[in-house]
Amino acid sequence: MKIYFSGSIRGGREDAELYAQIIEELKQYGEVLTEHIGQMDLQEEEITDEQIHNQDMAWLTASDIIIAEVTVPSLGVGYEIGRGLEMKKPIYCFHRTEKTSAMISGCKEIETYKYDQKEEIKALFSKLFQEQ
Ligand code: 6K6
Repeated sequence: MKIYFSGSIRGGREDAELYAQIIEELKQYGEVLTEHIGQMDLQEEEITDEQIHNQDMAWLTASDIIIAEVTVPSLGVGYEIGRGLEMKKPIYCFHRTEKTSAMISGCKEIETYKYDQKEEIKALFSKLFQEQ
């Protein structure tokens, strides 16, 4: 199972530590293609935006499932969700805020979950990966 984890980078890094914990949790269910999203000391490497886009699209295309933490609003995460929908990938979005964008929670093809503690997200992963 190839997992595409999506989380904010230029949208804001306040949840980076949480992303790292989520990625560690996801690793028991498959290969996480986007481990860099959890890097705490993330530096914009010597790679162009076009290379970033094309590499991420290749990973998105190769993935079996998309998991997105959407609490921190991010253009890139929204874009990846939209492109993943076009590719008919199963998409699961998680947020801790009371609400997330209506364009996410209002889309029937996306499963959206509100959670408070990271223990809850672990239980949700266990349930959803059993269903895959
Ligand atoms: C180098 C090392 C780690 O990150 C970099 C350079 N930046 C990116 N590398 C890989 N994927 C990226 C990078 N910037 C954005 N993305 C993709 O967009 C990720 O897959 C995230 O899910 C999403 C974040 O978008 P923004 O708009 O918050 O940056």
